[in-house]
Amino acid sequence: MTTIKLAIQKSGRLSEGSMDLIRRCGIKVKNGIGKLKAEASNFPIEFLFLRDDDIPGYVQDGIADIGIIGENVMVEEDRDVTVLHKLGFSRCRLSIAVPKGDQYNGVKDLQDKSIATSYPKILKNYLDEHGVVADIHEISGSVEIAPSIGLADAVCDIVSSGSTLFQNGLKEVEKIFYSEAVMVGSPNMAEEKMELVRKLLFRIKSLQTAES
Ligand code: PRT
Ligand code: ZN
Repeated sequence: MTTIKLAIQKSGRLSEGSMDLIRRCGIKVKNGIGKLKAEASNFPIEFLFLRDDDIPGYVQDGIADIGIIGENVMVEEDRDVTVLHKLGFSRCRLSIAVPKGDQYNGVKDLQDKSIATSYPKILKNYLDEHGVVADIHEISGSVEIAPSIGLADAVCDIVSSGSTLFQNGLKEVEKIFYSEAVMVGSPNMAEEKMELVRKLLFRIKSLQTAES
Protein backbone atom coordinates (compact mmCIF):
# COMPACT_ATOMS: atom_id res chain seq x y z
CA MET A 1 0.00 0.00 0.00
CA THR A 2 1.24 3.51 -0.80
CA THR A 3 2.15 5.71 2.16
CA ILE A 4 3.40 9.28 2.23
CA LYS A 5 6.23 10.47 4.44
CA LEU A 6 5.82 13.84 6.10
CA ALA A 7 8.88 15.54 7.62
CA ILE A 8 8.11 17.62 10.70
CA GLN A 9 10.41 19.63 12.98
CA LYS A 10 11.42 17.43 15.90
CA SER A 11 11.37 20.11 18.53
CA GLY A 12 11.01 23.83 18.14
CA ARG A 13 8.65 26.56 17.10
CA LEU A 14 7.05 24.58 14.28
CA SER A 15 6.55 21.26 16.09
CA GLU A 16 3.43 21.98 18.06
CA GLY A 17 1.61 23.75 15.22
CA SER A 18 2.53 20.94 12.82
CA MET A 19 1.32 18.11 15.08
CA ASP A 20 -1.75 20.05 16.07
CA LEU A 21 -2.67 20.49 12.41
CA ILE A 22 -2.29 16.75 11.80
CA ARG A 23 -4.49 15.91 14.78
CA ARG A 24 -7.14 18.42 13.71
CA CYS A 25 -7.21 16.68 10.32
CA GLY A 26 -8.45 13.64 12.24
CA ILE A 27 -5.19 11.74 11.85
CA LYS A 28 -4.24 9.57 14.82
CA VAL A 29 -0.50 9.43 15.41
CA LYS A 30 0.66 6.11 16.89
CA ASN A 31 3.94 5.67 18.81
CA GLY A 32 4.28 9.29 19.76
CA ILE A 33 6.54 12.23 19.61
CA GLY A 34 10.13 12.17 20.91
CA LYS A 35 10.98 9.34 18.53
CA LEU A 36 12.48 9.86 15.07
CA LYS A 37 9.60 8.18 13.27
CA ALA A 38 5.90 7.60 13.86
CA GLU A 39 2.94 6.28 11.89
CA ALA A 40 -0.77 6.96 11.84
CA SER A 41 -3.45 4.39 12.54
CA ASN A 42 -6.09 5.81 10.22
CA PHE A 43 -4.26 7.44 7.28
CA PRO A 44 -1.42 6.07 5.12
CA ILE A 45 1.16 8.54 6.42
CA GLU A 46 4.48 8.26 8.25
CA PHE A 47 6.14 11.07 10.16
CA LEU A 48 9.85 11.81 10.24
CA PHE A 49 10.99 14.15 13.03
CA LEU A 50 13.98 16.23 11.92
CA ARG A 51 15.77 19.56 12.36
CA ASP A 52 13.90 22.12 10.28
CA ASP A 53 16.98 23.09 8.25
CA ASP A 54 17.38 19.51 7.03
CA ILE A 55 13.78 19.17 5.82
CA PRO A 56 14.11 20.88 2.38
CA GLY A 57 17.05 18.62 1.49
CA TYR A 58 15.21 15.47 2.58
CA VAL A 59 12.16 16.44 0.54
CA GLN A 60 14.27 17.29 -2.50
CA ASP A 61 16.00 13.90 -2.27
CA GLY A 62 12.70 12.06 -1.85
CA ILE A 63 13.53 10.70 1.65
CA ALA A 64 10.38 12.55 2.70
CA ASP A 65 7.56 13.30 0.23
CA ILE A 66 6.33 16.41 1.95
CA GLY A 67 7.49 18.59 4.84
CA ILE A 68 6.41 21.47 7.05
CA ILE A 69 8.91 24.34 7.38
CA GLY A 70 9.05 28.11 7.69
CA GLU A 71 9.24 30.01 4.39
CA ASN A 72 12.45 31.59 5.69
CA VAL A 73 14.16 28.18 5.78
CA MET A 74 12.67 27.19 2.43
CA VAL A 75 14.06 30.27 0.68
CA GLU A 76 17.41 30.16 2.50
CA GLU A 77 18.02 26.48 1.77
CA ASP A 78 17.08 27.03 -1.89
CA ARG A 79 16.32 23.38 -2.73
CA ASP A 80 14.19 21.91 -5.48
CA VAL A 81 10.93 21.81 -3.52
CA THR A 82 7.56 23.41 -4.23
CA VAL A 83 5.17 25.13 -1.83
CA LEU A 84 1.94 23.12 -1.78
CA HIS A 85 0.08 25.20 0.77
CA LYS A 86 0.52 28.02 3.29
CA LEU A 87 -0.41 26.92 6.79
CA GLY A 88 -0.82 30.20 8.67
CA PHE A 89 1.11 29.41 11.87
CA SER A 90 4.63 30.24 13.15
CA ARG A 91 4.36 33.65 11.53
CA CYS A 92 7.42 35.86 11.85
CA ARG A 93 9.59 38.22 9.85
CA LEU A 94 13.26 38.50 9.04
CA SER A 95 14.51 41.96 9.91
CA ILE A 96 17.67 44.02 10.05
CA ALA A 97 18.34 45.67 13.41
CA VAL A 98 21.01 48.08 14.62
CA PRO A 99 22.01 49.33 18.11
CA LYS A 100 19.24 51.60 19.31
CA GLY A 101 21.54 54.61 19.75
CA ASP A 102 22.75 54.45 16.13
CA GLN A 103 21.59 56.97 13.55
CA TYR A 104 19.72 55.17 10.79
CA ASN A 105 18.20 56.86 7.78
CA GLY A 106 17.81 54.02 5.33
CA VAL A 107 19.27 50.88 3.86
CA LYS A 108 22.19 52.80 2.25
CA ASP A 109 23.51 53.34 5.78
CA LEU A 110 24.43 49.65 5.82
CA GLN A 111 27.03 50.14 3.06
CA ASP A 112 30.38 48.63 4.18
CA LYS A 113 28.93 47.64 7.57
CA SER A 114 29.16 44.12 8.98
CA ILE A 115 25.91 42.25 9.54
CA ALA A 116 25.58 39.00 11.54
CA THR A 117 22.89 36.54 10.41
CA SER A 118 21.86 32.92 10.04
CA TYR A 119 20.19 33.85 6.73
CA PRO A 120 23.05 34.98 4.45
CA LYS A 121 21.26 34.27 1.15
CA ILE A 122 18.04 36.14 1.94
CA LEU A 123 20.08 39.04 3.35
CA LYS A 124 22.39 39.18 0.34
CA ASN A 125 19.44 39.19 -2.07
CA TYR A 126 17.92 42.09 -0.18
CA LEU A 127 21.15 44.09 -0.10
CA ASP A 128 21.81 43.38 -3.79
CA GLU A 129 18.32 44.61 -4.69
CA HIS A 130 19.11 47.85 -2.89
CA GLY A 131 22.60 48.22 -4.31
CA VAL A 132 24.25 47.92 -0.90
CA VAL A 133 27.50 46.06 -0.29
CA ALA A 134 28.02 44.87 3.28
CA ASP A 135 30.12 42.26 5.03
CA ILE A 136 27.82 39.33 5.90
CA HIS A 137 28.93 37.26 8.92
CA GLU A 138 27.14 33.94 8.99
CA ILE A 139 26.56 32.68 12.54
CA SER A 140 24.22 29.92 13.59
CA GLY A 141 22.79 31.18 16.87
CA SER A 142 22.62 34.03 19.39
CA VAL A 143 22.74 36.49 16.51
CA GLU A 144 21.30 39.33 18.60
CA ILE A 145 24.34 39.63 20.86
CA ALA A 146 26.74 40.17 17.93
CA PRO A 147 26.76 44.01 18.07
CA SER A 148 27.26 44.15 21.86
CA ILE A 149 30.30 41.89 21.70
CA GLY A 150 31.80 43.80 18.78
CA LEU A 151 31.27 41.04 16.22
CA ALA A 152 29.09 43.05 13.86
CA ASP A 153 27.52 46.49 13.37
CA ALA A 154 24.03 45.11 12.72
CA VAL A 155 22.04 41.87 12.72
CA CYS A 156 19.53 40.25 10.42
CA ASP A 157 17.35 37.83 12.37
CA ILE A 158 13.89 36.44 12.89
CA VAL A 159 11.55 38.72 14.82
CA SER A 160 8.21 37.84 16.28
CA SER A 161 7.19 40.07 19.22
CA GLY A 162 10.36 42.19 19.02
CA SER A 163 11.24 41.61 22.67
CA THR A 164 14.55 39.83 21.96
CA LEU A 165 15.78 42.80 19.93
CA PHE A 166 14.64 45.18 22.64
CA GLN A 167 16.38 43.19 25.39
CA ASN A 168 19.61 43.33 23.41
CA GLY A 169 19.47 47.08 22.89
CA LEU A 170 18.63 46.83 19.19
CA LYS A 171 16.03 48.54 17.02
CA GLU A 172 14.35 47.01 13.98
CA VAL A 173 15.13 49.13 10.92
CA GLU A 174 14.27 47.00 7.86
CA LYS A 175 11.66 44.24 7.58
CA ILE A 176 12.99 42.18 4.71
CA PHE A 177 10.97 38.96 4.54
CA TYR A 178 7.64 37.75 5.97
CA SER A 179 7.31 34.07 6.79
CA GLU A 180 4.79 31.49 7.93
CA ALA A 181 4.76 27.69 8.05
CA VAL A 182 4.25 26.09 4.64
CA MET A 183 3.82 22.57 3.38
CA VAL A 184 6.41 21.75 0.75
CA GLY A 185 6.64 18.78 -1.58
CA SER A 186 8.99 17.18 -3.99
CA PRO A 187 8.26 18.39 -7.55
CA ASN A 188 8.39 14.86 -8.97
CA MET A 189 6.20 12.81 -6.67
CA ALA A 190 4.56 9.63 -7.98
CA GLU A 191 0.86 10.04 -8.85
CA GLU A 192 -0.34 7.60 -6.12
CA LYS A 193 1.49 9.66 -3.52
CA MET A 194 0.22 12.93 -4.97
CA GLU A 195 -3.30 11.51 -4.61
CA LEU A 196 -2.74 11.05 -0.86
CA VAL A 197 -1.15 14.48 -0.56
CA ARG A 198 -4.24 15.99 -2.22
CA LYS A 199 -6.44 14.17 0.30
CA LEU A 200 -4.42 15.59 3.18
CA LEU A 201 -4.45 19.10 1.67
CA PHE A 202 -8.22 18.86 1.19
CA ARG A 203 -8.63 18.21 4.93
CA ILE A 204 -6.27 21.08 5.81
CA LYS A 205 -8.09 23.50 3.50
CA SER A 206 -11.47 22.45 4.92
CA LEU A 207 -10.21 23.19 8.43
CA GLN A 208 -8.92 26.58 7.35
CA THR A 209 -12.22 27.43 5.65
CA ALA A 210 -14.18 26.36 8.73
CA GLU A 211 -12.00 28.56 10.93
CA SER A 212 -11.95 31.68 8.79
O1 PRT B 1 16.47 22.71 16.00
P1 PRT B 1 15.93 23.25 14.72
O2 PRT B 1 17.00 23.62 13.72
O3 PRT B 1 14.86 22.35 14.15
O4 PRT B 1 15.15 24.60 15.13
P2 PRT B 1 15.60 26.15 15.03
O5 PRT B 1 16.19 26.53 16.31
O6 PRT B 1 16.35 26.40 13.76
O7 PRT B 1 14.20 26.85 14.78
P3 PRT B 1 13.06 27.37 15.79
O8 PRT B 1 12.33 26.22 16.39
O9 PRT B 1 13.56 28.45 16.68
O10 PRT B 1 12.13 28.07 14.68
C1 PRT B 1 11.54 27.34 13.65
C2 PRT B 1 10.82 28.32 12.73
O11 PRT B 1 9.79 29.02 13.45
C3 PRT B 1 11.67 29.43 12.14
O12 PRT B 1 12.42 29.02 11.01
C4 PRT B 1 10.62 30.47 11.77
O13 PRT B 1 10.04 30.17 10.52
C5 PRT B 1 9.54 30.29 12.85
N1 PRT B 1 9.54 31.30 13.93
C6 PRT B 1 8.43 31.96 14.33
C7 PRT B 1 10.57 31.72 14.68
C8 PRT B 1 10.07 32.68 15.57
N2 PRT B 1 8.72 32.80 15.34
C9 PRT B 1 10.96 33.32 16.52
N3 PRT B 1 10.51 34.16 17.29
N4 PRT B 1 11.88 31.38 14.70
C10 PRT B 1 12.70 31.95 15.59
N5 PRT B 1 12.31 32.90 16.49
C11 PRT B 1 13.38 33.40 17.42
C12 PRT B 1 14.33 34.39 16.77
O14 PRT B 1 15.42 33.71 16.19
C13 PRT B 1 14.77 35.26 17.93
O15 PRT B 1 15.84 34.67 18.64
O16 PRT B 1 12.82 34.07 18.50
C14 PRT B 1 13.55 35.26 18.81
C15 PRT B 1 12.74 36.47 18.49
O17 PRT B 1 11.46 36.40 19.05
P4 PRT B 1 10.77 37.70 19.66
O18 PRT B 1 9.36 37.28 19.97
O19 PRT B 1 11.55 38.06 20.88
O20 PRT B 1 10.81 38.77 18.60
ZN1 ZN C 1 16.86 25.15 12.41
